Amino acid sequence: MTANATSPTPLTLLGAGAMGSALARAWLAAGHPLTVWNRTATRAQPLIAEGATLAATAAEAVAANQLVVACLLDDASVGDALTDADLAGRDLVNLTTGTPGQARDRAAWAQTRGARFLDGGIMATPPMIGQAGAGGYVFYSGSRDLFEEHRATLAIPTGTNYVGADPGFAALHDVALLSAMTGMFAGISHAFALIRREDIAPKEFAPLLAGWLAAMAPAVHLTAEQLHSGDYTKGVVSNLAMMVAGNATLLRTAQEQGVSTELLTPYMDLMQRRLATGHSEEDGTGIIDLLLREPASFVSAGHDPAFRKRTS
Ligand code: FVH
Repeated sequence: MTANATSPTPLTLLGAGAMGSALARAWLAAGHPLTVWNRTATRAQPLIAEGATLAATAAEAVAANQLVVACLLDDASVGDALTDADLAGRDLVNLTTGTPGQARDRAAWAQTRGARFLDGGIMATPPMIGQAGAGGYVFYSGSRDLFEEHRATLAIPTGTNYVGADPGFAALHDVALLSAMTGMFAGISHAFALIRREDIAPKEFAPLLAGWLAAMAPAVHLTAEQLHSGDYTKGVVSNLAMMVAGNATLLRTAQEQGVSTELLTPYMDLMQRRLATGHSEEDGTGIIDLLLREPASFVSAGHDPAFRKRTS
């Protein structure tokens, strides 16, 4: 059954962890009949008090509804949970964080068991779920028809962003954003370490740091434009030669402040390598090419004509 104006789609949720519980509450609040299973049943009890139906086993939970959403710790827990479940005729939506490869394998696995499959990558924290305007969303990939069929139900907890038929693409988008975030957090750690021993209030420094990061964030659009055109010197405002020279100041400041440079040097080494091969008029975009270890596999998955041209 799919959602319509009069009867919210009933669904099953596997996983009542922090994220699973937040999702469950959003569906319950919107009037969706919800069957919940959690490996540790006591953890699902608050949801039962709020109107969900508890299933004793994952197999029982899967049997209860056509639409089955999994939000478990990792890909292995999805396999563990669904070992004995009959997935034939079910629509499995996996919101468990995993790799693109795991998502593709899980899609093939679901198909052999007779289920349709969508993978999802959640770009939200539990408090953002069910909060319109919080900015959260889920990347979805896999069958477009399946996504459209369940779109209204899937959009209840947070926003949706369908990124393609390849079931690995949701995880790839998810992990790409999380990886960028990791680099940003590394920079934040280094910046706070630099001021840590000084008479500078972290609370006064924080808005300066946040403002600077926000001001720099639009640089991603220039990188995309350069990748698209294949011209890495296009629109450059701070070139590599200048930035590499400036790195000496960053490293020396860390030394003066008694701060380890271990978060900075891997990136700086790549900048140096790119400069050493004669790319002084670029900015950092050429470093992306240095990171691509197996060009052949990237070419086959690539969708940017400019990228294909550069690597052929
Ligand atoms: N919480 C967050 O901020 C992030 C936001 C972005 C997306 N992630 C991903 O969401 C998945 C679930 O995360 P979670 O926050 O609900 O995680 P936990 O609270 O730790 O709950 C984990 C659930 O997984 C169950 N589980 C663990 N191992 C197994 C297993 N072998 N078989 C069956 N179930 C398993 C666990 O059950 P229990 O420990 O309560 O018995 C919880 O239901 C996750 O992929 C995040 O990366 C969250």
